[in-house]
Amino acid sequence: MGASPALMGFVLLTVLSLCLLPESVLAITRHYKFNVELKNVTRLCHTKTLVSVNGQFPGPRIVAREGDRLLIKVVNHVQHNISIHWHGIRQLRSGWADGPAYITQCPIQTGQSYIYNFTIVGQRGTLWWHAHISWLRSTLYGPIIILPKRGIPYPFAKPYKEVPIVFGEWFKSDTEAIINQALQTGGGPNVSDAYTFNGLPGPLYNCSAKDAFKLKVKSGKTYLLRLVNSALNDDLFFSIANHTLTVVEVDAVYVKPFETETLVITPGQTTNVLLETKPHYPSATFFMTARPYVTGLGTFDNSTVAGILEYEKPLNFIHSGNSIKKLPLFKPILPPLNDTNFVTNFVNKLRSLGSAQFPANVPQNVDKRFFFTVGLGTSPCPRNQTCQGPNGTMFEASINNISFVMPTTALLQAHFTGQSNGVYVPDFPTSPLIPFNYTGNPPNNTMVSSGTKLVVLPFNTSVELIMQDTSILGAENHPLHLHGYNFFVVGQGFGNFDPNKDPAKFNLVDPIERNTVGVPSGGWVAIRFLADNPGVWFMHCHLEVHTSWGLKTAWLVLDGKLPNQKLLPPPADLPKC
Ligand SMILES: *[C@@H]1O[C@H](CO)[C@@H](O)[C@H](O)[C@H]1NC(C)=O
Ligand SMILES: *[C@@H]1O[C@H](CO)[C@@H](O)[C@H](O)[C@H]1NC(C)=O
Ligand SMILES: *[C@@H]1O[C@H](CO)[C@@H](O)[C@H](O)[C@H]1NC(C)=O
Ligand SMILES: *[C@@H]1O[C@H](CO)[C@@H](O)[C@H](O)[C@H]1NC(C)=O
Ligand SMILES: *[C@@H]1O[C@H](CO)[C@@H](O)[C@H](O)[C@H]1NC(C)=O
Ligand SMILES: *[C@@H]1O[C@H](CO)[C@@H](O)[C@H](O)[C@H]1NC(C)=O
Ligand SMILES: *[C@@H]1O[C@H](CO)[C@@H](O)[C@H](O)[C@H]1NC(C)=O
Ligand SMILES: *[C@@H]1O[C@H](CO)[C@@H](O)[C@H](O)[C@H]1NC(C)=O
Ligand SMILES: *[C@@H]1O[C@H](CO)[C@@H](O)[C@H](O)[C@H]1NC(C)=O
Ligand SMILES: *[C@@H]1O[C@H](CO)[C@@H](O)[C@H](O)[C@H]1NC(C)=O
Ligand SMILES: *[C@@H]1O[C@H](CO)[C@@H](O)[C@H](O)[C@H]1NC(C)=O
Ligand SMILES: *[C@@H]1O[C@H](CO)[C@@H](O)[C@H](O)[C@H]1NC(C)=O
Ligand SMILES: [Cu+2]
Repeated sequence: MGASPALMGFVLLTVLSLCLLPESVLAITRHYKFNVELKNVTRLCHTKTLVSVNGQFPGPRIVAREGDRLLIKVVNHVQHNISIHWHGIRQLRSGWADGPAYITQCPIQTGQSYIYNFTIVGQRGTLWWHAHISWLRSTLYGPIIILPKRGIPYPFAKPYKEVPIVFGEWFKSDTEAIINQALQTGGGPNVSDAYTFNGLPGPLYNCSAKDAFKLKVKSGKTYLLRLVNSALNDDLFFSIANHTLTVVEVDAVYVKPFETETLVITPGQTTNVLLETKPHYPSATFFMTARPYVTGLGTFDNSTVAGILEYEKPLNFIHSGNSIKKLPLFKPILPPLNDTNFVTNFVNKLRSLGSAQFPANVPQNVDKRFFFTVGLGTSPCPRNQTCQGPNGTMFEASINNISFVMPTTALLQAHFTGQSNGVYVPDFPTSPLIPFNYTGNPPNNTMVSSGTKLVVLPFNTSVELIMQDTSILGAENHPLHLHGYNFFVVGQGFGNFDPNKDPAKFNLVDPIERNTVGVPSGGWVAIRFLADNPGVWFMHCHLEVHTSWGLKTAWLVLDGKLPNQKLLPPPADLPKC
């Protein structure tokens, strides 16, 4: 027979009391301290002094559970202004902790500190943190691992081990000097010298063999790889030789699992994959590699980062006499650098899990529609200068032909204190002022206009936004990231969006939900979200160079009527400009 009635009663009571416990009892507050300080790091036979957190490069992992509060004290010990963004965290009513400099806060200046204070609500999976000022995120980044609430399993078999792999981009020179030089000359910035896995370029680069990421595995196990693309300017293909990956989550949202040999990930995106190791020791080692997916014109770093998947030799493995024999090495074949077909097929496979426990709450009705063009343009060269942009102009980038001008004070403070005069204008156009064939021949006039213009949304507005790539300076994939929200990617296509035909094909059932989406090169993407989080929310291309050139704007979401629909007041230690 089964358990005694007494024991069953005890179990039942325990289960019941666990269920009845308010979440706040199970959730905890986790404290982190981030000392921003310099560190010397050697890669590719060259030492550079970089900005780090706690002398770690890449930066420390943040590990929390869904429902936890995080208190992260950031202390700035370097000469640069600093701010840190918790990429993908919804920041419900806690916009003061979001982090983009001059959007939700003034920077943390040298010698100052600020405590980022927020709760993780309704999210579990992999996200990441990074500096959100100028190009400092090139070395200031690390993963955020959000475990499900205690006792709640993954919607897939529990992995044997979990391994974060953060993809980065390594520059021998100082990235602040690189972007400052580019903005001065109007030309494209110098490209990187390597890509990295957890900060390591690996054996395909000169003088880098020992700086390789190694994943040591046992046979017959399932590993959860938590992949983050923190590269500055490049979408990346990723693959592991002779192994299939099962995608189970993107941007901290579970997906319908699917298998793939190769995946593509834009800067800003995260992807969790299951790696099933071979059932028996394979007597071989395998490369995992990443290199860019590139659609734009201009120079780029076309190099390849490699890491090593190494099997632990079982104790009972019979040596074939020759134990120091070098194991054969297998390398994956990545798609061509410009393989848009691969990218389209891959993103079309992404679907929300959409289960009863993890539903896809796609807005079915739309209150407000927006149509934004995204892409590059130019501005005139200052009179007594020669410029290195197209035809002697300066590179710019824009949304609806407006290149965003960074304010000198934080937008959220200006809004909250009612002092927005002279800081921003709430008149961002809902569609381009001059329509044209966005993916056709370039217009005669490539010049952009500029301003600090915001979109204003009443609380709980249901928004549909079409983002349309332009081919003014060549078609290009742009990974657009929205702060403060996840959105549903309800449709995408090539050419000009057709408002009469395309909406009929939208997926309103199980579209992928995420915080960063690639606007297809020479195409468009349609997203929907419910504006239920009051605050000022940055939206920008996650190719850092495009953000620097102005491909950014912000949404101002107003407070709702109820007390729990309002932005909380700012913390006392919020930095001042
Ligand atoms: C980095 O190296 C330089 C040159 O050797 C040295 O002067 C500096 O103190 C080092 N910085 C750190 C943070 O270790
Ligand atoms: C964090 O924010 C919560 C909610 O606003 C507040 O109650 C708490 O006092 C804050 N904690 C710190 C250390 O500022
Ligand atoms: C960028 O590259 C050019 C050409 O190699 C070089 O002259 C320049 O110093 C580099 N700029 C920076 C900031 O490293
Ligand atoms: C490595 O160095 C060799 C010789 O200096 C050079 O020919 C080659 O292009 C370099 N390879 C890379 C990937 O930098
Ligand atoms: C790896 O894949 C290659 C190419 O498909 C194949 O030739 C090789 O036998 C495989 N090796 C192992 C150990 O699976
Ligand atoms: C990468 O770029 C270099 C320099 O432009 C070129 O010589 C090389 O063929 C390219 N490699 C690949 C794999 O496309
Ligand atoms: C990709 O690049 C190759 C080689 O440069 C070129 O032949 C091909 O047409 C390109 N494909 C696309 C889709 O642009
Ligand atoms: C343009 O050149 C003149 C004369 O060399 C100089 O006085 C002026 O400051 C320059 N202006 C700018 C904007 O650089
Ligand atoms: C640069 O000038 C040439 C010749 O006038 C023109 O064909 C081309 O479209 C121009 N490019 C840009 C980006 O303005
Ligand atoms: C836009 O231009 C492209 C390329 O010239 C052309 O194929 C397409 O038909 C044009 N689209 C529209 C809507 O005019
Ligand atoms: C663009 O320039 C071409 C050639 O200079 C001219 O024929 C055409 O009318 C211009 N188009 C517009 C819209 O100004
Ligand atoms: C740091 O930020 C403050 C406030 O916005 C600004 O006044 C100052 O110029 C900045 N310092 C640097 C080095 O950028
Ligand atoms: Cu972009």
